[in-house]
Amino acid sequence: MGKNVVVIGTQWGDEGKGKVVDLLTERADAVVRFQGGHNAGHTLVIDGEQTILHLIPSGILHPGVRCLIGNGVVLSPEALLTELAMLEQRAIPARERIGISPACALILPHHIALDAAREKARGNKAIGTTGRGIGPAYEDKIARRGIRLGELADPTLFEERLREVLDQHNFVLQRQFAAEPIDFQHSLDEAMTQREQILPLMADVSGELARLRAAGAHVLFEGAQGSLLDIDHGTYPYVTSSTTTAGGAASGSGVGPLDLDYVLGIVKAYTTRVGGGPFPTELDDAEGQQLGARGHEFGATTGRKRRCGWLDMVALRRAFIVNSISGLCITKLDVLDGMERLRICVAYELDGRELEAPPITADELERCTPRYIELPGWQTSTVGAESLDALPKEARAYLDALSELGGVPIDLVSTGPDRAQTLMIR
Ligand code: 2SA
Ligand code: MG
Repeated sequence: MGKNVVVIGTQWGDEGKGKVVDLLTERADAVVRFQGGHNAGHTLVIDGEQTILHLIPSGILHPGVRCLIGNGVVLSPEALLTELAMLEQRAIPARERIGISPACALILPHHIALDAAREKARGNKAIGTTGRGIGPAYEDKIARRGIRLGELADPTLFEERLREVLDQHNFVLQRQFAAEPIDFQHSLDEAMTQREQILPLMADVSGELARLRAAGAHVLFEGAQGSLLDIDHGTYPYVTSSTTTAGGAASGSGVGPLDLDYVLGIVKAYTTRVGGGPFPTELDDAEGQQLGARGHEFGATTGRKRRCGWLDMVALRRAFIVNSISGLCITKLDVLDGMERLRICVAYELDGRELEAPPITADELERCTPRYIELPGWQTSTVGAESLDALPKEARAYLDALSELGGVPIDLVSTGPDRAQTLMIR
């Protein structure tokens, strides 16, 4: 697959990236998060034991693997320390394995308050955010007033910067949203206690990645959320606030774009979405409920029920293009076991026109109806199948259709949550 491999969700997140990254980590020297924050929920199951990671790269359970958090990530010191404590309680020496870019924008208490206030004000047009302060932290970064991790090194300067941004945000919280202001002293004291623990974890991520590359190391870039939640290419404004597509791996970690050798696209065998926004192939009937129940489709961070629907090739084809997907990993194929028939959306219809590419606005996408092809389901179990030949012929036909319609080969198929339940195809 090459030395620098980017793992990208091609849908609205929850494609099973965590499991795939964990599996590929067996051959990796480092794993890098490059965007998002603790809004992610990456679930790993090893020997039946489940670990859910939100902020720390999914390679953390492997001894000898460096776990890097790049500049593109928005970092909540509180979430970081909570996750480190969870891992250390299980005797995983997480601190020794982690390096964090000092250029990460911090998520501070006022970002969480603003996230909640903005969502409330949107009413029935709410984005359905995870409430982790992600959007407001990126707003501050782009507005060039954000506080970066490295600024914790100088307490006097940090205090000055915090006072400045908090004055602005408290004004907005109180005047615009009639919400409670955030207490400056409390925020400052909290940051000052966290600082001692976090400063030793800072690292020159870009420099380390360059040295790893020169040494011929294998590095995994772990995407969070999914391509359809990308701030530019997703279903705007119902998106997250970061670059979730493959280009973000370069800008969000400090490697050059030509140093990304391979992009693995993770495709769940059906579609889910958590939060608001258009979803043309959504099923609000018994079939949708069956997918949700069989696939345990609940948010790994917020516990929210995920919306479920058929595979959408119109959206996927666009995701394959914007990510330069090299090959695919199909996950949760076993969730389709026992379905009578399966549908794949191959085009949208909008105002009597047939569309092969997704429209730009959320409003237009909301009005699109899917055109489906139908394939027969299979009635036997695919759980833990050990080869492609061991799959029912209908399951193979479904995979073939996906690959042909998308024009991208399949590398891996996952048939269960455990590391062992994975078929390597190429
Ligand atoms: P935010 O909080 O500003 O990033 O929310 C904006 C939109 O992005 C969606 N989003 C997600 N979608 C799927 N999975 C995510 N991670 C968790 C998980 C989510 C959870 O793995 O299940 O537990 O609810 C994730 N993070 C952000 C979000 O739903 C909004 O639509
Ligand atoms: Mg998830």
